[in-house]
Amino acid sequence: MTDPLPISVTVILPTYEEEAAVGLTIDSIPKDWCENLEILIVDGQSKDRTREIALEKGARVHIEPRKGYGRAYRTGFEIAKGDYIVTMDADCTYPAEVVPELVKKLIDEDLDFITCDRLTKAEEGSMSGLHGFGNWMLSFTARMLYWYGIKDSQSGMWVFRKSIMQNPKMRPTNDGMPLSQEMKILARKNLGKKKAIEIAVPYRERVGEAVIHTWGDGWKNLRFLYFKRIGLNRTRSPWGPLEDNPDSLNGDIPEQNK
Ligand SMILES: Nc1nc2c(ncn2[C@@H]2O[C@H](COP(=O)(O)OP(=O)(O)O)[C@@H](O)[C@H]2O)c(=O)[nH]1
Ligand SMILES: [Mg+2]
Repeated sequence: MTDPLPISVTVILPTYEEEAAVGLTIDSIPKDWCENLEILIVDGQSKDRTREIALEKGARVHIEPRKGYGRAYRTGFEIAKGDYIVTMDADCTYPAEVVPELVKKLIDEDLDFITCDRLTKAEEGSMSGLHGFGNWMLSFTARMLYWYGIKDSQSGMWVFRKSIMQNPKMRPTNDGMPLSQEMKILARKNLGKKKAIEIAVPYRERVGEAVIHTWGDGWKNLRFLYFKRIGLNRTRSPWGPLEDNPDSLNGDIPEQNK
């Protein structure tokens, strides 16, 4: 075995009612390959056992009561302790086993941002016909509007240096699903095509039920692309956590005191 990398990494998993998959997702993340690995759950007030399971698995749990996938990340990026950040859904769809090699690639090739393309290697059953079509449509629209050359605009697996978020221009503004495409648009625009790249990874069938509303989210994503293009996207809530968000590091997650 080679020595662990002398770096600190935070894997952020946003969760909303993922009790069926969160434990498996945490288990699937390789451990001991870097000196400091933080697994950070940003939970949107799940009413199921998500937080309890995550704590049992030794993850750090932070509650972000404000709704939304994007909102969870806009808090997670600020509170993550690692110098390198990796993101994934907590639903077993993304290949956690490639996390170490992606982080190594980022460092070895002096990159700032990697986004993982799911469309090239998607496994059977991972995306339904409608989702597949919606994804293609959104990705196509984003390519036409932004000319940024990203194949999969909706992927939720990114690997980047936390320091890129020191630049206010790199901080995504959207509190919902459109944050995903916003991340790639900002990265390509502000970091450039040499430092912000796309890599194909496997993508699998979801464990547990999705909360995504295919039509509603698809429409919001599409609208976001056009609004942002003409500078009409709005920031609805400020960057970072609320002061009183519970965090297992402070011992104030309800499940910790059971
Ligand atoms: N904290 C938080 N997480 C959310 C929210 N909505 C979705 N998630 C999580 O974000 C991830 C992506 O959602 P998912 O339903 O898998 O969307 P899809 O992959 O686009 O179908 C999952 O891990 C969800 O549990 C939310 O409002 N708050
Ligand atoms: Mg998912």
